[in-house]
Amino acid sequence: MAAWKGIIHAYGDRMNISKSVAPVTLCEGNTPLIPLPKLAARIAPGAELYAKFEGLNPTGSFKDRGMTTAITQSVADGAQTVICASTGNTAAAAAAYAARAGQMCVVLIPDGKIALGKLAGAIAYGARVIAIDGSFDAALRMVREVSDRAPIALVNSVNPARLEGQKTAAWEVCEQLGGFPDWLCLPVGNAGNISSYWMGFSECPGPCRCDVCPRPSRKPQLLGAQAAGAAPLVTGLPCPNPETRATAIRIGAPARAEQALTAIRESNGQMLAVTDEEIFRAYHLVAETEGVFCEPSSAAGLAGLHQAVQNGTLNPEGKRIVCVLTGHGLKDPDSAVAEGADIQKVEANVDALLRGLNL
Ligand code: AN7
Repeated sequence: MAAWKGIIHAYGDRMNISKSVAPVTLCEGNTPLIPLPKLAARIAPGAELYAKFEGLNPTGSFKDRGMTTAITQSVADGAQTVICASTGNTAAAAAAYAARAGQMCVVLIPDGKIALGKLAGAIAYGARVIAIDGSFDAALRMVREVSDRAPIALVNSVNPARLEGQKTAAWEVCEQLGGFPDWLCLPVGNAGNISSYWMGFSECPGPCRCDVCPRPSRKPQLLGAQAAGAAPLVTGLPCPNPETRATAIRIGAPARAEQALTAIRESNGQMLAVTDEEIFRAYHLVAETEGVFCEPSSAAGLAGLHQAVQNGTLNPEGKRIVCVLTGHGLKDPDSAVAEGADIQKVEANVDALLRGLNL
């Protein structure tokens, strides 16, 4: 098998980005689609359930797909500095790809509200990290204005080049399954990812060269899950003070709101709100039953699926269902250790250990 060289190499001819410069890539994409049979039995009986484990991208989240294209485009445009607002993962991805491109990277984060592994990444990759006393939404407003007033490229998902890369995940899912899934479930924050999946599915089959999709066939129904404390797309109301322990999706004014709601409508899908309790239950369950460790926000899609099955709006029987696990669990070590940490202390000898184990 030929070496994997990243998504621009694999799919660039179907991306609306500049081809005038060499791709800035970390060989992102090509992430596994992992069967979750035991979890299916618990939350979606009768379904063929899979995780698209995007936490296995080079910086540990799905953001790498959109960042290889956004940074490549910014290099083609001559940008020497890039900027983004972030709940963490975008910051780490932007910092890594900017480092590779030899650009300066500025990231604005909500002070105290980003997970440790994401901050560690942004710092390690050499970004200028700026914490503001405000939410992601305030940070996004600031960087939009800064990129208007200074020669700095904005690499949040309001930048269309981000979606050009992100949509490749939909094509990978089709290739890996040998056709469309029936449902695709994922967390929704700024709504770039759900918009991108719908772009990808809508452009496939047709320009798709996977040659496996039954054509014509029905595109997947999308299930978007927002955190209950940050769910403007569910309530239809402004959310000036988003709150959730799933900090990646602590976003009250999604930039791609309209596009996301169109995707839900066109796919005959659903957008729903999941409580932190539901999110964390799913987060533990997928790790403990299937050995797949994602970050809390990533489990929102699983929690949403569970909720929809329970309330009868999604019949899992005989369905192929893909949940996108957007980020790796190691991004947020504090959540892992704080939640359900059960560390037993024993004296440093074998008798004490055997007694402690009750064997
Ligand atoms: C793990 O990094 O918005 O709906 O600034 O990190 O496309 O925003 C992260 C979002 C889901 C939501 N899962 O995706 C950021 C940022 C994880 C995330 C989302 C994010 P979008």
